[in-house]
Order: sequence, then C-alpha cells, then structure tokens
Amino acid sequence: MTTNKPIHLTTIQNDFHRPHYHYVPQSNWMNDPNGVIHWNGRYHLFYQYNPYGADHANMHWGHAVSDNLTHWEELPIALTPTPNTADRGGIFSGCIVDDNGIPKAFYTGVNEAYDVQTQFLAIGSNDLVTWEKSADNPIIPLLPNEVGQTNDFRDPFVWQADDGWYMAVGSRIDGVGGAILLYRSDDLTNWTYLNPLWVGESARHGYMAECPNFFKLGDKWVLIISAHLVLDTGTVLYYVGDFKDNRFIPESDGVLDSGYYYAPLTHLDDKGRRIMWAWVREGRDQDHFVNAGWAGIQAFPRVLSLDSQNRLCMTPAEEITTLHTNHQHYTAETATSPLAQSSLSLDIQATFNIEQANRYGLDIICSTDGSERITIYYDRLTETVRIERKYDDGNTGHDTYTQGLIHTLDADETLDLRILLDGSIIEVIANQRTSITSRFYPTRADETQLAVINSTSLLSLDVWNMESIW
Ligand code: DQQ
Repeated sequence: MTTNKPIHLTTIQNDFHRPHYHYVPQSNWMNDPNGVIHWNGRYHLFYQYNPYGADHANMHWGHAVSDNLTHWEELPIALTPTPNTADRGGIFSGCIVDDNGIPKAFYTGVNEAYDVQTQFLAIGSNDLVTWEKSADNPIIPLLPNEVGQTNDFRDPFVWQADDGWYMAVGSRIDGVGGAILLYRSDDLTNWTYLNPLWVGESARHGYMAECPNFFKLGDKWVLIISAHLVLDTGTVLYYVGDFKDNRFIPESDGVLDSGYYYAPLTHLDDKGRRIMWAWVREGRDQDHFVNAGWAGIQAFPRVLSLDSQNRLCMTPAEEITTLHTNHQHYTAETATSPLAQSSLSLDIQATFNIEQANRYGLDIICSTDGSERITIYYDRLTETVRIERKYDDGNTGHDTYTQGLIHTLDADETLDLRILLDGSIIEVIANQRTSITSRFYPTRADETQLAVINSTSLLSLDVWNMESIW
C-alpha cells in the first residue's frame, strides 16, 4: 500500500481550483463513478477512491449521499479490498441493482499487479452503508475461452429484463480490439456467458473497452463505452441501435465527449430519468495534484435523451437551477465589452445566429492583462467546437493543447453553448449533443471576465453565479 504525504484539510478546502457545485470528496484521489442508484428517495454516489493519497492506487469504493442531486454528504468508505482474496489489489468499477428490495453491488476485484481481474458481488445494508461480500466470490472467475488471452476483464454493468438479469463486462479480444462481453443469470450469482455484445477495432476504438453502459432509451438501445487509450488517455463513444437475440445491432454512433470526461455511469431515477455521471480527469502533471492533496471531479449529472435523428442528447439535471443566484442577461447590444464576474463558479448559456463570421463563442479571461484565458468557440468553416487554454508563462505543468469536436448544425439551427465553469472544471455542451469537458487552473480566482467573441451575432447570453453546495 502506498501512502502520500498528508496535506492539511484546510489547505485542500481553501484551494480555489476545487469546485463549488460539483461533487469531490474532502481529499485524495477519486475517479470513476460506481454503483449510482436512487434508493429510498436518496441519490447514492459511489466512486473509485484512494483513501491514502491523491494518486490512482489502493482502489476502494467511496460513498456520498444526496436528497436533491446537488448537496452531498460524504459517508464512510463502502468497499475495501480483502487481504488474501482475489480483490486484495483493489475494488475496481461496477454498479448496484435493486434485487427485490436487496441492494446488490457488482465490481471487479483485482490483484496487486491488476493483471488478474474477476467479477465480485456484495450485498448491502438497507441504508447502503455497509456491504458484505458474497461467499461465492469471485462470481465470474474466468474469461470465456473464445476471448483468448487477455487480462482486461472489468467494470460489470447489470440490468434486469423480463427473462432474467444481464451483465455487460468491458474487455478486449487479442489482435482485434475492445469488446463488451454479455452474460445472463437467473439469480445474480451464477452467470452464463452468451456472446460479445460489441466488438471494436483497435485502430479506431483503442486497446480495450472500459465501463460499458447498455440501456433502453425511448424505442432504442444505447451502448456507451469508454474507449481506453484513444487520443492517449481515452474517449467516450456511444452507439444507438437495436437489441435482438442477445446481439446489439448498432445503427448510428457518435462521440459522447472528447475531453476529460471519462468512465460515465448511468442509472434510472425514480422520476424515470436516465442520469449520467462521469469522472473528470486532471489536466495537470501528477506532482501538481498529489501535492494539492486531491484529484478528480464528478461531472454535474446529465439527463439523457435521443433527438429525432437518434443523436444522444444531454442536459445538466434541472436541479442545477436551484443553485442559481445573481442572474445576468445580455444581448448583442449589451455584451460589447468584457463582463466582470466575481466568481469562478458560473452557469452560462449563450445563443448565436450563425452568419458570415467564422468564430462564435466566449473567452473566459482569468487575469486583467488577458494572459490567462480559456477560449470556447464554434469554428464555422470546420464545423468544430474548440477549447483553447492559455496560461501565464510561470504556470507550467498544465495541459494546453487545443481540444475540438465536430459539431454539425442543422439548417437554420442557432448555436447554443452551455458552459458549466467551476474552479478548475469546464463542461461545454453545444446544442445539447456535442460535449467537450476541460480542466483549467488559473493563477487567480478574483479577476474573471467574460468576453463574447463576435457579439454582433449574439442572440442572448445568460450567466448565473452558483451557490456553493458545501
Ligand atoms: N477505472 C477503474 C477500472 C476502469 C477504469 C479502475 C476506467 O475499473 O476500467 O480505477 O477509468
């Protein structure tokens, strides 16, 4: 077990790069959301968590609870590795289902080297605080033969159908690419392998497929995968199609997010909403975040839907509006010069008419001389949403590459940009369907200004300061 130098909690909590309305634990490393569930009227969020430092090691399941999707209480760690068993090296990602009133968690247990990965079951108390591992673990100890030799076999996603329970597990097929393996069970303990649900090509989809989600949305089935090591770190893809005879038949696909948004996990809440969570990675060198004493943010929960062209649409859960304060509204006439903000925690909605100019968007300027800024814009000629990040010269060890994702507007469609800025996270969603998430660590928090790019084409700009959830 590795333990990092302890950092005082007050230092961590005064760090203005920490978010005010996105979930983070009090300290240490967090990555994937796990086992999110709406249980007895409360939202429970579990997540990959290292209790001993701000690096990816010693994986446990952390736990937080909320009555309203906005304010969170951190609870005791839910799942801990057990020495001398197949989960001794870490409790990797997974999900929770409601088995007739009994909460059941599925996760991947790993050894110290992470090269033996097997599927585990744990049964929860009614408040989801304590968990007992099944005596039958590992419930899936071996990969099916047809998959060949791979040590990558993780992130079970379980759902109930009329004829039993199904599980999708992330994996890969040697020499081919990522694969999602499909299993079936009557009792959630004994599982039978059926066939691959989806197989990728390594050149396009990366080395392996992590964290599958498979669910019905309207009349269609949606598969979400985290394509490991696409664009160096990973990108999230989605497919929309049909599910027949245990086979997924994709009809269309897209990039769900091409930024720092990874390992999303979805669940249905009691209002019937398909809610999506995700880990937002760091955009700075490891020594920066280890010294800061915390790493990783949960994206603000998004509600999923399909539009008439079966594109996956996502909007921040409407509960976000309960945190709105100090509303500012601008138009082309009033947004001609930089707009001073007193905060790095903003919800921004901007709408533009697309005309002859090439660029439309916003500069978030973080220093009065303009030397530190994030520029978020739509490039009309290349039909791309881009994010550029510029730091003061002394601010090194932070990512500065330009991010971009193709965004095709329909005929006569306006450009709608939704931007959630919070400390060092920026979530950008264009027209509810093109998402790029970013990280930016300015030197100051008190000089923020917004400058509209091509303000003559602006139809409206609404900015809200956000109340802190802490
Ligand atoms: N993170 C977990 C794995 C998963 C990966 C380990 C995705 O279960 O495949 O922390 O970020």
